[in-house]
Amino acid sequence: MHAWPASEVPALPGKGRDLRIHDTATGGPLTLDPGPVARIYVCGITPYDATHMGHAATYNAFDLVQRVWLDTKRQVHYVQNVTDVDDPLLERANRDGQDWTELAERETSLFREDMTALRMLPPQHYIGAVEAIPGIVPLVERLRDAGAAYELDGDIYFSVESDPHFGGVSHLDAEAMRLLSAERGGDPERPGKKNPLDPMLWMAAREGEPHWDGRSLGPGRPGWHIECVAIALDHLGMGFDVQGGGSDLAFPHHEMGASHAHALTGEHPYAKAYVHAGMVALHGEKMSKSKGNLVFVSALRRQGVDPAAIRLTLLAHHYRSDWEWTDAVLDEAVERLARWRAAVSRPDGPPADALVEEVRAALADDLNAPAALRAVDRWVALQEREGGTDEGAPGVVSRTVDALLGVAL
Ligand code: 5CA
Ligand code: ZN
Repeated sequence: MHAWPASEVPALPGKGRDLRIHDTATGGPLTLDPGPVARIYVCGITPYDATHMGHAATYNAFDLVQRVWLDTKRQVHYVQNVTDVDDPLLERANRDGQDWTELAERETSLFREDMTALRMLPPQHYIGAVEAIPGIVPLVERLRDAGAAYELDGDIYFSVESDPHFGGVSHLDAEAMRLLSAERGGDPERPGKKNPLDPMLWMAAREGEPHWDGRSLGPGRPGWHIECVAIALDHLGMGFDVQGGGSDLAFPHHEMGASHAHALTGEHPYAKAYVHAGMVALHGEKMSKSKGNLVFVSALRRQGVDPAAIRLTLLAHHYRSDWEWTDAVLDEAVERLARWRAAVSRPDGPPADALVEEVRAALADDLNAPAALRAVDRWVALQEREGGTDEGAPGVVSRTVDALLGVAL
């Protein structure tokens, strides 16, 4: 699949800082030490209702990760998937009497437009589950032949007991895993499984559902976790720097993905850091497609809200916190954007060298975007109150906000 166009990232004076980030697997901060090419996999959307503010907040977090790396003069190798065939997508298409491929294509296009408007950096490889199937089938065959997977009425399940590291991403107890598995696409109640948590790798063709050639597996379609593993291993390989997603993906999705990859390669770790963004809520409940309590990026854009203001709203919340979308948080961002734009449109201003370092330091410290915004606010307040004579300063501020926060002033 094609991704979306990249906006330019201006180079900043001085030196960027290495990123220290909270890793779910170790439960603490980790200073990442990527090579000259940093590798990141971010789980993409299931395209049946795109793009709500929860999605946008999560992709914003991983966009910041890349901007910090780019500022250290590294290259970034970024891979993202689109879960363009899965139960919830098929259910929605059925419910609305529409073709599931058309639904997926329409929502994926909308997502691309939203990402472009929000100035999110595009992945170099944007891969759909359907196009990944020829790569998924041999992996499932290998897992089965190695004894890490088994058949149940034609479906193939992964055996979580085949991975000695299983549980090492989310560190949940068995009961919590069971509950989350039932809630998030698993089938712990199905009789005949070796372990109730075992996730499906390959689902044998069902009447009236799309299916593909699975060679020795028979016709069917892939499970969710193996989809991301196949794409990540194909384009990044083991031991990549960051596996990203919202906190609802820590279990089962990222736990199972890590286990699939360990069982396939005999290597550990799958990702050096597992990074999870908090959940955005509306009216007190997590924004979710299944509940329908959504605020869409595209709807706000249509109402004439500046995408830069949407982005500033996301940045005003720490990526790991759970927060509530309200009109007030958007209004604050609209006002902040107007003040920032006025301040940088003057020909001179107070010196900005310290500001570059403050924004760098804030982001390098577990992506503390709210602290970065406060640093810019301080420069803007000084500009409004006293002005300054430094001719390059407004340009430096503008480029800093653009390069590190993805906001064009
Ligand atoms: N296709 C899978 C990942 S392989 C999937 O989870 N798709 S999704 O469309 O449901 O979510 C896409 C991304 O947005 C995931 O990282 C998910 O954790 C994140 N996300 C979903 N809802 C919210 C929310 N309310 N707040 C923050 N992030 C969210
Ligand atoms: Zn995924």
